[in-house]
Amino acid sequence: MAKPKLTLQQRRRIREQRARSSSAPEKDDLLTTLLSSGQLGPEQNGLVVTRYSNQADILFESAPERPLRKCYFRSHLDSLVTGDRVRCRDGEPYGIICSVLPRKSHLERPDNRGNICTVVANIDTIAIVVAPEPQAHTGLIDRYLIASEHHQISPLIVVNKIDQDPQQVERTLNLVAPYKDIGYPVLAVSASSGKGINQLSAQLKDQMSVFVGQSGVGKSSLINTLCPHAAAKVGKLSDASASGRHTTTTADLFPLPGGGNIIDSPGIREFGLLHLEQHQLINAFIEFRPFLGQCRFRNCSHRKEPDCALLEACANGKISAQRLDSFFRISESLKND
Ligand SMILES: Nc1nc2c(ncn2[C@@H]2O[C@H](COP(=O)(O)OP(=O)(O)OP(=O)(O)O)[C@@H](O)[C@H]2O)c(=O)[nH]1
Ligand SMILES: [Mg+2]
Ligand SMILES: [Zn+2]
Repeated sequence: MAKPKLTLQQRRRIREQRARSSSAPEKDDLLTTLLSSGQLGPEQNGLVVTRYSNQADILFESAPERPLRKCYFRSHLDSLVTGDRVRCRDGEPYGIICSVLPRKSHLERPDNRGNICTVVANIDTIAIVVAPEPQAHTGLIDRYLIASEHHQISPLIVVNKIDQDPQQVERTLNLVAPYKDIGYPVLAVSASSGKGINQLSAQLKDQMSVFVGQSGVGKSSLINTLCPHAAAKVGKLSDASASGRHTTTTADLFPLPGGGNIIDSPGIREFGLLHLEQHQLINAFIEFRPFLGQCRFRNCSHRKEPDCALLEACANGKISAQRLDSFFRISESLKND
C-alpha cells in the first residue's frame, strides 16, 4: 500500500520522534504527529468502511453524506474490521481512531495459516445469495444458515439472476423452496432487470447486512443496484470460476440510500463453523429442534437406531431427508477439520 503523503513539517517531526525513540514504529510516530498537531476535531462515532493495515476508511455517523476519511489507529486496535463502530477524531488530511465500541455480533473465518480471525462486525442480517448460474448447492446454503443460527443473526436467502433461463430459474427456486417451508425468508430478484430489488431494499433497510455466497452469483452487482454510488467491482463469471478467486477481495461497506449498510465480502465460506460442537450443530437445524431429546437412546446417532425421533420425523415428512443428510455430512466434515 502506498504510504500517505506527508508535509515537510510532519516529516521533520517524525524524524525527531524517531531520533528520540529509535524503536518506535513509524505508524505510531505518525499518530503522535497527528495528535500533537492540534488540528484534530472532538471524538465522535464512526463506522469502519474498509480496513487496511494500519488505517481504515471511516464514515462519520454525524455526516454520512461526506466523503470517507482515512484514519490511523495504534496497533492495540489491530483487530478492527469492517462494520466496527469506533470513536474517532476527524482531521485534515487524516483522522485517528481512538477506540472500538463493543461489538453486537461478528463473523469469523480461518486465515491462510488456519488461525481464526474476525472478518466483519455488528451484522444484523446475512443475505445468502444464490443463482441459477453458478449453480446453487444446498450444502453451502446449509452452512451459511448454521453460521447465522449459531451467531443469532437473521438469514435471508436471495435468489439472484431470475432473468436467466426460466427452466434453470425454476430449478433454483425449487431448490430453495424447502427453506421457505421451514420459515426462512426467500426473495427472488435480478440485479440486471431490477425485478424484486425494491422488496430486497425494504428488507435490508436500517440493517447492517453482509452478502455471502459463491463467487459470481452477483453479490457486488446487487449492491451496485441497491446503492447507486457503490461502484463495487463486478467480475465476469468465467474469470471467477476459472481462477477460483473472488472478484471482491476486501470486505467493503456501502451505505444504503434509505438507511442501513451492506457489506460486500469475499470468501466468508466457512465462517463460524470450525468450533461448533455437535449439539450446537444439530440445534442450528431449526426444524429438528422439536424432535431433539425425543429419541429412545440419549446418545442416538440418528442414523439407524430404533425409536429415533429424527428418523421418524423424516419418515413422516416433518423434516426433509436432504437436510438430515446435510447434517450428517457437515457433522463428518467438522470432525475431520
Ligand atoms: N443475467 C444476470 N447476470 C448477472 C446478474 N447479477 C450479476 N450478474 C453477472 O454475474 C457476474 C458476476 O457478478 P458479480 O457481481 O461480480 O458476482 P459476485 O458474487 O460479486 O462475485 P465475487 O466478487 O467473485 O464473489 C457478472 O458477469 C454480472 O454481470 C443478474 O441479475 N442477471
Ligand atoms: Mg463481488
Ligand atoms: Zn435419534
